[in-house]
Amino acid sequence: MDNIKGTIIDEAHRIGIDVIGFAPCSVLNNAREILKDRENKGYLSGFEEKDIEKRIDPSLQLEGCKTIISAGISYRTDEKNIKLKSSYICKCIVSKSSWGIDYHNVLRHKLKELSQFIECRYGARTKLFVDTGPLLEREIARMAGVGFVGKNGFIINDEFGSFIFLGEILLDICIEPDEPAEGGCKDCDICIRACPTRALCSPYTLNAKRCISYMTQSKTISPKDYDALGCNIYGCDICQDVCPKNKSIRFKNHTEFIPECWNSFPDAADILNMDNKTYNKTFKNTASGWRGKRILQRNAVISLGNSHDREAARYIINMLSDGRKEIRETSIYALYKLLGKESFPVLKRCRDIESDDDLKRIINCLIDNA
Ligand code: B12
Repeated sequence: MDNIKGTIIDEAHRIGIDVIGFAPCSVLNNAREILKDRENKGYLSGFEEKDIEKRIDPSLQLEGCKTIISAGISYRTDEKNIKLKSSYICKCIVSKSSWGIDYHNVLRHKLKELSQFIECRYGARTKLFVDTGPLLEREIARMAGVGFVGKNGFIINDEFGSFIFLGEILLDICIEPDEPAEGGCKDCDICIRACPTRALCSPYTLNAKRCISYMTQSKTISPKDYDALGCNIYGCDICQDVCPKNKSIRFKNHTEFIPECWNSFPDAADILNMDNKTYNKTFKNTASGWRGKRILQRNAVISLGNSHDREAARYIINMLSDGRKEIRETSIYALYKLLGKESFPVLKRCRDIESDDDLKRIINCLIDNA
């Protein structure tokens, strides 16, 4: 038998996987208490698998699992090449994780190629995951030496920083494990101080429900949080952008993640004008695609409200008669945010033709409390 580990690493690099590490298959006992604690405090997002044992026991995913390969792909790309619009009504922000083609497909494809190679060459049984599986990918990556856990909760790799997506291949053959990643943030707490919503409540602890990334993806969002969204319409990179460990990292510029104007810095006005066909062509195949057009448009209305540009008002006014209740609701708040009392004549007209009692009440409240 050849040098299994070296051969797999070479093949992974050939396929375009940037970081690879090997962890022994064991129950992730460290994480059990962390998950229970987050659950008790109400800090979990609800997007995670509920069953804690499934999250921490890899052998429940692949019977006879002996080794886990943790793989990372860098998604940092050169922003200089993005051709922006010459003028914007409201320039929105899409997190880097959603630039280019959906990373789930990109990394899954590469891991599939690697697992087929391992199956053919070594007769192993394999199972792979990228993001949507139950296992805690960061803990596996830490154990496999892919990166250490930063105070922002991210896996931080020495070469590529935290802008790496993670995936795993479970194997039923033994391969010599790597050492868990060492390193740390020392006394740096820039990310904690930079989070506008204080979602990072203490080192390593994220209250996911306060995370802007969560808010942009959640089906419901409280009007109290509209300000916090700023112009973020999908995801949030603040706690990574400020991290000193991301300052002098290597950019891999994978072509799949090269941003284009429409999926990195779109105009809120364009997003509101988008029909289904345009949406499917532009956003459907990105990492934000799973959330659909409605949520993106809701966030675009909120961004217009946060734009401080009175020019934006006419785009919001158009949405006051939209067929979808939540779009009308966010438009009411956005218009009031932008124009204050000057919005009342329009809002009163809107109330007179509004069929929904909740929305009539919201308009009355805004007018009465002004
Ligand atoms: C649910 C989820 C979300 C939720 C909740 C996020 C969260 N931090 O819990 C929301 C929607 C908010 C979200 C947002 C994002 N996500 Co997300 N998300 C997930 C998912 C599916 C589960 C995360 C989870 O279980 N959280 C619960 C907490 C307890 O677990 P954890 O985050 O893994 O935390 C570990 C460490 O913090 C550590 N830890 C905790 N306490 C302590 C204490 C000490 C002392 C130490 C040393 C360690 C430590 O142990 C925990 C368990 O191992 C994972 C994929 C997966 N299956 O694991 C992706 C994942 C974490 N997300 C990812 C990404 C890229 C993002 C976004 C950047 C996307 C974006 N640009 O908006 C944001 C970043 C938000 C953030 N600050 O984390 C990547 C992170 C890659 C990396 N380099 O770390 C993952 C791994 C997906 C992937 N396959 O690449 N996400």
